[in-house]
Amino acid sequence: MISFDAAHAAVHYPSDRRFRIWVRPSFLMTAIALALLPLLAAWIEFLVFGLPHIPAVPQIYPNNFAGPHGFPLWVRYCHFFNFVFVTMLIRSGLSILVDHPRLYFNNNCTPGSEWIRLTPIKVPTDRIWTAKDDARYISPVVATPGYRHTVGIARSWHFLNVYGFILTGFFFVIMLFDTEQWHRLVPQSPLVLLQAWNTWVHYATFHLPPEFNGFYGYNALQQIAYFSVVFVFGPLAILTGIAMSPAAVNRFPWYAKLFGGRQSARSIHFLTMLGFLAFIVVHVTLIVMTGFARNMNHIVMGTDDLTRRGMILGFVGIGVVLLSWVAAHYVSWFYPRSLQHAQKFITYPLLLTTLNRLPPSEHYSEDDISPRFWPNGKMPEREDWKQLAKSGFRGFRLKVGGLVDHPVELSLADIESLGKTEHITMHHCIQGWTGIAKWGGLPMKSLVELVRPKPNAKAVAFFSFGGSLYGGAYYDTQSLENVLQAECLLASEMNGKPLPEVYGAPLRLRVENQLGYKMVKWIERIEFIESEKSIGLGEGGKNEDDEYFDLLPNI
Ligand SMILES: Nc1nc2c(c(=O)[nH]1)N[C@H]1C(S)=C(S)[C@@H](COP(=O)(O)O)O[C@H]1N2
Ligand SMILES: [Mo]
Repeated sequence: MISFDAAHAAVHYPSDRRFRIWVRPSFLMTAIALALLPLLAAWIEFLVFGLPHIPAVPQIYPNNFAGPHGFPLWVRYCHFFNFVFVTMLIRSGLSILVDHPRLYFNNNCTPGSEWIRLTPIKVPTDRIWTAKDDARYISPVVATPGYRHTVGIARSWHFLNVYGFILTGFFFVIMLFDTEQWHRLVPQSPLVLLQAWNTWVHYATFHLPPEFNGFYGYNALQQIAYFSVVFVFGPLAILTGIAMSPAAVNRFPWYAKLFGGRQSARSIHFLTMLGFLAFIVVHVTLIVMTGFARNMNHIVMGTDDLTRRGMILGFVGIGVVLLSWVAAHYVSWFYPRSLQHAQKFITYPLLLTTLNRLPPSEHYSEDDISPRFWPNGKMPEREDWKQLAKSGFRGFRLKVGGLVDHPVELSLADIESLGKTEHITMHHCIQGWTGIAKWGGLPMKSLVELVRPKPNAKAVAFFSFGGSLYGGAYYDTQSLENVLQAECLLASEMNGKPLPEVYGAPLRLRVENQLGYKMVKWIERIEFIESEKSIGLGEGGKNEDDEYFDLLPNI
């Protein structure tokens, strides 16, 4: 095992590991009613009219049947890899979820407005309660990598697997329509709906309908279920995933609105996951109940017989997947840096050509401003900051230097005299919450013009008075290009008032195409540098160094 120091141990093995699910009663009642309604209707139909008629399935002989015969190799491979990717997506997604264990249908994330909470804790109002304080422990048995505050690693797994999931999905759908296999999945007559209902009445009243041999076709309900998983759940998961990207949402707010907003997209992403889970449970149960050995031969071997080969090989396949979960834990704990870099290797080129090119634009009004904005990060404990805070930062001088022709030291008044702009934007924390606020301050562009970076200055480092989770000052870096374009502010005001201490006084960064951890609070000095590699551990920031956060913060 790895041995941790006290600070790491407190994060990874917190003493409070309670887990509780609370669902808003009105939401719970609605969900139960929606689930019970079709059940009730099925029973009424059964008790009053008897079981509805489902046409008998004709005996199929391989040579008297026109549709697709069995499952070609590509179907079986797609099925297996999809199982690998979806389960890893669920496992890593759960880890990400508990880093902010509340789901909302509003963009403000005001405590108490959530519809579901996976924590026993009510947000205290008598003291500062940061989003980090609110993150919960989750067991590595159900989540990858599990434990607490490993959202960076969980995201690496989530994104690495999402590429696999999307590629498998594309390949599957293309092949589906390139062959006659699509006949299986796509309902081709409205009568299918009626038949699906009749099938449901059978299942709901504990009757097994006459079973089609799955080798040649599916019953109507099965067809609709499979169709929904491939053509509804899959795309919905992908589209709501994109709707959580700060770069995408702050460039195209309408896109998040398609799903009812940024947090509603997160909720739908979660509900889609529940849909996948429910499907998996029912799917597996029915495979076991309706001729396990034969079904496993269909799925694994592509044959239609009663041998045990499919079953045995199927269990081997499931074993391999379980082992891959264990291996993922091993990599997460012993090679997190390689994992972080692997993700960067794949994601970086994609991001540079897509999300990183989206300049943020403003689409919010004063009315949208969140009544309460989650605070995050560790307040500075340094004496000099505390003294400065007492005097309203009158003695504060921002040092701007490094690879510049004209290094400066600026008071808050100097900074104000250089210019000020305001914008109302949505803040996205990597943990999952958002908030809308109005920020005012000096555009970084003006500061850059003042200090005149040398030609070899390609990045800008922001150092904080505040510390970090495991010790050392908090810092982060930006490419020079991004501070010039991404509505980047050296903010000294929040919602029209001087920046409150908790939110980063005297100065904090705003970069609207990125995640919150890039926006250093309590800024002490700024340095222009050649590359982020020369500072800290060289990963681009304190969270990237210590918590393996994404090296690319646009998603
Ligand atoms: N100095 C410092 N700056 C920081 C952090 C921190 O821990 N220390 N946390 C970051 C994170 S993770 C987020 S989400 C935002 C939170 O800003 P807020 O407190 O205004 O919500 O600050 C960022 N800036
Ligand atoms: Mo954050």
